[in-house]
Amino acid sequence: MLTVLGRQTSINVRKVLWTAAELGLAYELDERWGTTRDLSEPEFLALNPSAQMPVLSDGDVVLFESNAVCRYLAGRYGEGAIWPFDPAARAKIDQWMEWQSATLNPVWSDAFLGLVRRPETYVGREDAIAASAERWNRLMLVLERELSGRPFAAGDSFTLADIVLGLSVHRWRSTPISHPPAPNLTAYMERLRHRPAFDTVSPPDMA
Ligand SMILES: N[C@@H](CCC(=O)N[C@@H](CS)C(=O)NCC(=O)O)C(=O)O
Repeated sequence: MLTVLGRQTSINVRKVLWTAAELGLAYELDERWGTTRDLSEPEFLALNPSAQMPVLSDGDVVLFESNAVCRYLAGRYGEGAIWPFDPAARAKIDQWMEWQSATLNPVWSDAFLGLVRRPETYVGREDAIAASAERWNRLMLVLERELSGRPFAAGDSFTLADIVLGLSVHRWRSTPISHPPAPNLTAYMERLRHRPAFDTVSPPDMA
């Protein structure tokens, strides 16, 4: 049995849950971590010394970093279905996964935290929130243009890249900023919403 440690409200936890669901894998979600138990407790640090969710435990295999976990699940259980064996096809998927975690993720946190999670530390930080929203929109329009010629991020079929990007598009659209028109992203979300796993893992009210 797979165990995923972390809260479902975390976008990085949802990447792993969606991947497992696409592969038809049963899992247990241990949401104590990040809710009633602190990620800086020694028991959790032994699993991820960076004190971040998600962590996956699969027998002897314990892993952190959501994209690495998704690749592990697809590589071990997916038989090439959502992460093909062909090196060029696989690299295209990895390219978009890296773009999501290394290029896109750093820009949205001020806007998302300041407008959705709203901890007290964001009171009076309107400039940082506005700058983050502007950079976020700019990068989402990169994806909007990319999706003008194909239905999914890496081509004609659904892959791991669509899990990480789909959750990112969903978060962007759920955050109350001024969104520029993005018809390709709207159509993309509609395509992803038809997948049975999507609403289970990422209910509409969960940004
Ligand atoms: N690069 C990491 C980032 C993980 C991350 O930022 N996790 C956040 C939740 S989305 C976290 O654990 N934050 C600490 C906390 O909520 O206590 C990954 O992709 O797994």
